[in-house]
Amino acid sequence: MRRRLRLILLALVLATVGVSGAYAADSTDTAETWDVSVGLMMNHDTEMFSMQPGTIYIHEGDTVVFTNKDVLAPHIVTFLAGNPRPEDEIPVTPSGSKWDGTTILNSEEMNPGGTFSVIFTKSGAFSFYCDIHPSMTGVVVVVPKGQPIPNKVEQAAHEKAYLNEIMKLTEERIAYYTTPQYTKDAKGALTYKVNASLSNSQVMVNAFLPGELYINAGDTVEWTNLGGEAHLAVINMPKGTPFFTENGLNEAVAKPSNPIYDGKGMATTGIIGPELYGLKTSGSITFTAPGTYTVDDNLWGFSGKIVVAPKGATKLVVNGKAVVVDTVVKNGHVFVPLRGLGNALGIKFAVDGKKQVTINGKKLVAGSDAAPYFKNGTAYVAADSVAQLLGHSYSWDQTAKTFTITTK
Ligand SMILES: [Cu+2]
Repeated sequence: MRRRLRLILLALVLATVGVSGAYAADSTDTAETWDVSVGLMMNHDTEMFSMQPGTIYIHEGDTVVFTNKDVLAPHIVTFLAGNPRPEDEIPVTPSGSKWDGTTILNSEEMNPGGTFSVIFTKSGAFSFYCDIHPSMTGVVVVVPKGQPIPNKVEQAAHEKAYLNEIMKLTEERIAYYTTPQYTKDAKGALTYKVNASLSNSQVMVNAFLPGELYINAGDTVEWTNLGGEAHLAVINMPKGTPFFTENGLNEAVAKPSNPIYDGKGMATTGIIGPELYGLKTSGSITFTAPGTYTVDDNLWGFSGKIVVAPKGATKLVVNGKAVVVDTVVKNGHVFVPLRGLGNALGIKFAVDGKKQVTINGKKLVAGSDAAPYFKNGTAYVAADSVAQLLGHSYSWDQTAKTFTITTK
């Protein structure tokens, strides 16, 4: 009996020695410092609304430094430790405090770049969240000294794989919403849909999607915000217009105005969303005058563009951008000036003395219904014949009267 106990003890000792041998870097007495980013900019448009890493493994005595890696949003780090959230403001814990996981621990509001550090003294799994954006959550797993945890390289690699996956999904969503979508009313007018940001509980894309739309006079654009932050779409806000006043938001900007817009003065959807606060989530503007309009979300600092063609005009779009050129529909083809199309596609083009059109050095050969023609010295080419020659994909939308080329 005693001998068996001794063997078990020996086995335990050996196991412990073995462990400290294999994970030498993690089981020394030296306390380590670990980083958690609270929010994270992935690129110009896309920010993570999450804790990175979502789960971090550390040892008792180690320090975690939480850093707000956003550019705009403030964040808070709160550990409730199983306690109910106080109804009022949660008392602030000084940065650098030691914490045993039993009491409420709460950072002050951290602006971008701000940090909050905690020394974890007792083992356990401790959940935390952002008290401003409660969907941002994470866990700190504190392991007794000498017990193995994944090392920093392993934890960073795991996190990187996770972020890559999120970015892949996000890019797919952006591509989906970049394709113009519209509905048609009984009178034939179209209402185009634009997302004012894309977001889910983890990632937010600060952009209008699509970023640019080519529409006809009489058409409407509807901006929708299904995210968790307030947005708006403003056109032509006079310089120096205050966004915030003593009484809060400037109503001239925050309330809808000029829903039927003739291009004069300011038009705004007013604040749209978030639904969370009972706000309407979309706003519309009908454009009656041809022109190019910049649309701003002044709250978040991103912009989009609406290009308005005359009523009934056929439109040319290359890679999502409006190409404002004369268009002629003839023999079932959309003819456009060679120069305008060539510049939009970034190709070399020429017309020789025999009126033969060449593109990137290749002769443009087209059937008689699509043959180039000349009017007032301008060469017109069928947009589909050029796209075919270059191997680009193209489509014709009869309802929207839009010819779209997407370069390969
Ligand atoms: Cu937050």
